[in-house]
Amino acid sequence: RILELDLRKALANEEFELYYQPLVNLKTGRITTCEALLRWNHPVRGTVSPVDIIPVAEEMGLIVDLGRWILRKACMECMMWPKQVSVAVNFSSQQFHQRDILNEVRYALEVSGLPASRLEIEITESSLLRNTQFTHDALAQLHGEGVRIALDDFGTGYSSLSYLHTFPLQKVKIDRSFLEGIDSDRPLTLLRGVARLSADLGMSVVVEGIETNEQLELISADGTVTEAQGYLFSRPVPAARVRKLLTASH
Ligand code: G
Ligand code: G
Ligand code: NA
Ligand code: MN
Repeated sequence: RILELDLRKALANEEFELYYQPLVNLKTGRITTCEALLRWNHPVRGTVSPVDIIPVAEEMGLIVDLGRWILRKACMECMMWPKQVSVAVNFSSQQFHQRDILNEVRYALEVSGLPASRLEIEITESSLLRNTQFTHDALAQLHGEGVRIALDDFGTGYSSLSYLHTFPLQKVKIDRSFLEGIDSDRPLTLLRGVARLSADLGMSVVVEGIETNEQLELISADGTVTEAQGYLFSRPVPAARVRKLLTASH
């Protein structure tokens, strides 16, 4: 496939770029973290979404190289920001399940000089479904390094509440689908329930996909949710615009 050939060249030619979307602390109103989101500036197709890139990269066996590029780039860019916020990096299941994941992370921190406490790794539930012992050990070792692990898109896929206490996770990102129809009573009950449970288990809680002030007020009301993310605060922006976001927020 053409996309496959292009993908290999793209990595060599630096056609990839990271955009960043902030997470905002609800108590302080300040940005705590910027999530790196992959973009591919394809010479002919224009911007290609990670939804189309990641599965192909996994199939091709290119995910390790691509993932390494993303992780190092994100750590290096975070080091250049004017405030000591964290950077969040998405790991696909295959990337997370590579044998030397711990060394990949250590090396990225070492070459960038970024303190481990400023790196957050986002994994999805699908990463927790396979090879449970490896997963558990890898998460524990990463946490031991001082890195935080966030469970992304929680509530989609094969959600199981038991994941939340089986694995060492520090953060839960509640998927934006929980906000659908939030003005009718029921969905809010569900979101609050999941948020409270996560908080009671000692995790910080993020709600994704906040687009309106009404949604922000509703999720802020009981103090359970720690951070929020969504277009209301900012869309994903190119790296060059992060500085401005941070200066405005701090
Ligand atoms: O911002 P956006 O439309 O690009 O993201 C679409 C999806 O792609 C999201 O589910 C997001 O988690 C995923 N994604 C974005 N960047 C990366 C990345 O660098 N690595 C992986 N594995 N997934 C990513
Ligand atoms: O799976 P992950 O949560 O990493 O996906 C991030 C995706 O969600 C990106 O495509 C990003 O552009 C998108 N996104 C971020 N904030 C919002 C929002 O407020 N509304 C909608 N509809 N999408 C959002
Ligand atoms: Na994510
Ligand atoms: Mn998410």
